[in-house]
Amino acid sequence: MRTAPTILHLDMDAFFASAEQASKPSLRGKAVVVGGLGPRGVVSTCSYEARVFGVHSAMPMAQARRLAPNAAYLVPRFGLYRQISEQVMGLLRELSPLVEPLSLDEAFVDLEAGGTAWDEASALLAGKRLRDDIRAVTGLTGSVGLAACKMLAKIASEQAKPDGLVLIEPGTERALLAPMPVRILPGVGPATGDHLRRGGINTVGEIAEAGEDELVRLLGKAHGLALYAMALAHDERPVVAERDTKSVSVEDTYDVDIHDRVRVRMEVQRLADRCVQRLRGAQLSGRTIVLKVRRYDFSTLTRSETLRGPTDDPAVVREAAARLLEAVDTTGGVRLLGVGVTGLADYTQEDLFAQAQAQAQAEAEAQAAADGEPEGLGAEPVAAEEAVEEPEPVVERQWRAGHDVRHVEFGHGWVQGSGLGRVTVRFETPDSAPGRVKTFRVDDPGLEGAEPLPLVAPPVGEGLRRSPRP
Ligand code: TTP
Ligand code: MG
Ligand code: MG
Repeated sequence: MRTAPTILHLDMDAFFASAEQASKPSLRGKAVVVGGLGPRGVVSTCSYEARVFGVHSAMPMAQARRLAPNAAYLVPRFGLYRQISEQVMGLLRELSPLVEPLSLDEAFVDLEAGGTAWDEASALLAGKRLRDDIRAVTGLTGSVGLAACKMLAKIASEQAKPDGLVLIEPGTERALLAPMPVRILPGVGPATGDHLRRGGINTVGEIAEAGEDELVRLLGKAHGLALYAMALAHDERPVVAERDTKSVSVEDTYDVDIHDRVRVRMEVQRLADRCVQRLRGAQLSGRTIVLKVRRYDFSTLTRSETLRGPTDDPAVVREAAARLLEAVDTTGGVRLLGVGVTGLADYTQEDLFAQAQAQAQAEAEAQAAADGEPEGLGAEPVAAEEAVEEPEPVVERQWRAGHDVRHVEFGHGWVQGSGLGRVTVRFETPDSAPGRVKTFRVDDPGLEGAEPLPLVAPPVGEGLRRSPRP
């Protein structure tokens, strides 16, 4: 293991909620909950002000509303979070080529590999500068952990939260870990935690005391040895910039060329299902679906489609593969077919993200359907023929809580709420004072959806707001 604390772990603070507070001056310092707002919605995250009431990620939204009835409840704006994430990851890549993102708001960086730090002082300086730069470029705060291995760097950033930096001095790791609950170690979930507790082991120190043999007896060889090593703060895992697995794919070569188009479609569906099985087996999900076709004359072509978010849903992969096949001429016959998924993401958090996105989408569609219905009993009765002639209800007009709008007269704002044919908008921007609320009819012609504004106005001269380099 290295002797200097040059592995950095960054995790943004209350990421989605902080982005919302930075966008919406009226919400700064307030309880903000972001997530699905439908009947089955769950909390994506909440501001630290809302955590005081016991609200947390993955909690049913209904429970959050009971705990924090006065909080602001907003639907996620994934596009904005992705943009910020790219800015943050860009800053990390300036420190080292070895950046290992774990999710949108979190990554390991090997400072030594980038020549940015080689000892405690230089690591500390790099960590401080990074936090300043993140604030200058994104307007948000992130917490930094520095240590000689990944496990402790991550523990350090957790301790640093919110808005802090913690450096764990090499040599102090074991003493620091000893009193901590076993759950702090990577690979210890609720089940392993219970198992260890029944064996009389509650803290990391007790794992070290129990000894290697006892751990192997309790958890089996692989898991027992790995956990024992972690308890002694032995963690040699390198920071890896690229995943070892870049894609997951399956293909079949056919003894006899397939000419029948229906049969080709069926084969592609089967391959899509097998590919998803592998993907799930590796606990991965991916954004880009690839179709490979080798024709009777050995000409081979690949076609790909990139989705908005990572998926491991067989129906989604099947549909994408089928769409790709539609654009391929197979009249002469097909020798080989393949389906793959690339653009892989962590199954765990990215998957939650994809679920939340799907949920938000479903809710939007439900709302759009509801908006399309006749508006209350007071509406003028319309003759059937006339109704047919009417233009389609404009489905884009979903006024989703927290999303951006623009009004011809009042400018940029965000939807604070809607219902009963009315939409309430708060007019403010990231760099304005807290704004005023106004209410409109949902079909007000002066009101339209808008793109999120950048949280920080781009600097006038390049690098103006960044911390100076020696
Ligand atoms: P986290 O880093 O776990 O949480 P956080 O940034 O909101 O708060 P902190 O790190 O300060 O404790 O997750 C990053 C984002 O990922 C989070 O803002 C929202 C999203 N997310 C979900 O959508 N669902 C989840 O269950 C979790 C844990 C996170
Ligand atoms: Mg975070
Ligand atoms: Mg995180």
